[in-house]
Order: sequence, then C-alpha cells, then structure tokens
Amino acid sequence: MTQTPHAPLAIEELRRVCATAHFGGTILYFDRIDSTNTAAARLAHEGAAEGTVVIAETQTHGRGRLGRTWVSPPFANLYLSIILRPPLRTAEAPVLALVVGLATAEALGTWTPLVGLKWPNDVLINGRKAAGILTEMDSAQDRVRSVIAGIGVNVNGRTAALPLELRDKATSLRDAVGHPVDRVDVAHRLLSRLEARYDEFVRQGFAALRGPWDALSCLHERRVEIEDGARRYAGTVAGLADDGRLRLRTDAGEEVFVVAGDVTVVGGYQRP
Ligand code: BT5
Repeated sequence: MTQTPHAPLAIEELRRVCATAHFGGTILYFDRIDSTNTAAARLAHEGAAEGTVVIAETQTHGRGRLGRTWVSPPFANLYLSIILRPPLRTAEAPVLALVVGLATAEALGTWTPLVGLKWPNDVLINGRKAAGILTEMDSAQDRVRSVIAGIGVNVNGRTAALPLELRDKATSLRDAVGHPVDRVDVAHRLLSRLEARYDEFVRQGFAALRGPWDALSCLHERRVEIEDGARRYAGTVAGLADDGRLRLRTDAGEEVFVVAGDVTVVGGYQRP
C-alpha cells in the first residue's frame, strides 16, 4: 500500500478496498475540480445514492463555512465529499457535522494519539487544524433530502507550503507522525469509520456518540469566546448536550447552549 507522496492517489486500490462497503461503493475521482461538495451536491440532486463519494486531487474553489476558503494543494491531501440521506428533519441535520468530525478524528487517531476535536467542525492534531468538515443540506418541506459531508484532511501536505497566515494554526498527519502516510489507507479508514458512526447515529441518535465526542474534545473546561454572527458568548465549556449543542457556563453562573459559531480558546491550548 505504499505510495510516494505527491503521486496521484491509487484510486483503483481505494475502489477495491471500498468495493463491498456502503460508503465508497461508488467513487468519482477528479484530478482537479472546483469543489467536491459542489460536485456531490449536483450528483445528489440527480438522484445519486447515499454513500457516493467524490474525491479530487485539488480544488480550485475549496470551501469552508461562511464563504471561507479551504486551501487545497494538489496530490498531497484528501478532499472528499460523501452523499448522505439521513431520515431527519432539517433542524436535526447540523449535528451531522459532529458525527463526521468524530469519525475523522477516530480515523486519524489510528496514526497519532494527539488528535482532538474542536467544536463544531475542526479536527486538530497537537492543537492545530489538520482537517475541516463542511456539511451542506438540501431539504424539502422540513425533511432532509441529502446532506453533503465534505472533509478536507491535510495528509502529506507540509505546513510550510500553506499560506503564511495558516502556518501556525495548521498541521498535517505527516508533520505529526514524521513520515508520509498512504492516502488510500487514510481515505479507507475514514470512510469505514464514518459508515460505522453514521449508522449508530441514524439508529440511536447523537446521544450515543456524545461520550466518545466529549472524550476527544479539546475544549472541555476551556475558557472560550464564541461568535455566532448575531451573538457573542464567553464562558467555560462544560461539554456537549445530547443534541450536539455546546454547553457553556458563563461567568454569571448561567448555563447556555450554543447551536453554532466560531470558537476562540482564550489563551490558546497551552494551560498556564
Ligand atoms: C472548514 O471550514 O473547516 C471546512 C473545510 C471543508 C473542506 C472540504 S475539502 C472537501 C470539501 N469540498 C469543499 O469545497 N469543502 C470541503 P471553516 O471552519 O470555515 O474553516 C475554514 C478556515 O480554515 C479558513 O478560513 C482557514 O483559516 C483555515 N484553512 C483553510 N485551508 C486550510 C487547510 N488546508 N488546513 C488547515 N486550515 C485551513
């Protein structure tokens, strides 16, 4: 399974190892694409089945949340999107980003114990962002038709090759373990883990995944500030609620539940 870094992904090998799985049973592969999420949304709209995966070597318009950019250098990392068709109401869909994040962290955790989750959608290694999740929903009459789960993982990309402003915030699996990692192996473990966690979520709800999620959270008992566009919260993180909202204890001793937002850890991750 070894591949030199910066060689094209061994896509036939990935298809072979995923062949009998529900997730990754169909994989569309592109050298270059605008965004795998955009392509997967188009396919979902045309009726593609749950578990269909779009994967690309680079993205010209890789997207983060709120119109932000996902930097996507070629032939080094993973940029993939998977079509999900969960039996949910629209209000229940945002928690899927946590399900996908958990699976991603667990897959990367098979290489390094330094993996953590930063609510709502970041996977960190050693306190730096190694992967990001973008979930986008299509719905009709309050029911989810599809959710596109986009996952960007810095696998073999070097931090030094990223734009200056990201270098002290980002990392890659390779930087963490000290040697290149086989991208087929990463994609395979990621898709298998995701299939398992997603099935659990659909059968039992997020409450069943809350414990494992909290165990990997980098935010537990941290002082944070959260910006959700309309409001700003400050307090200490007390964990997750059963529906995936972040439980925050404010300085006034009040408990608030935050649905979405950007979290800043006061003073960074190093404890005094
Ligand atoms: C995310 O957004 O973290 C979601 C990223 C999802 C990317 C995948 S790749 C496959 C699929 N197709 C897409 O078009 N998107 C998905 P957000 O929380 O908004 O974080 C975005 C921020 O992360 C940026 O503003 C940068 O600060 C930082 N960033 C951008 N590229 C990065 C990279 N390669 N590694 C680490 N951090 C990065």
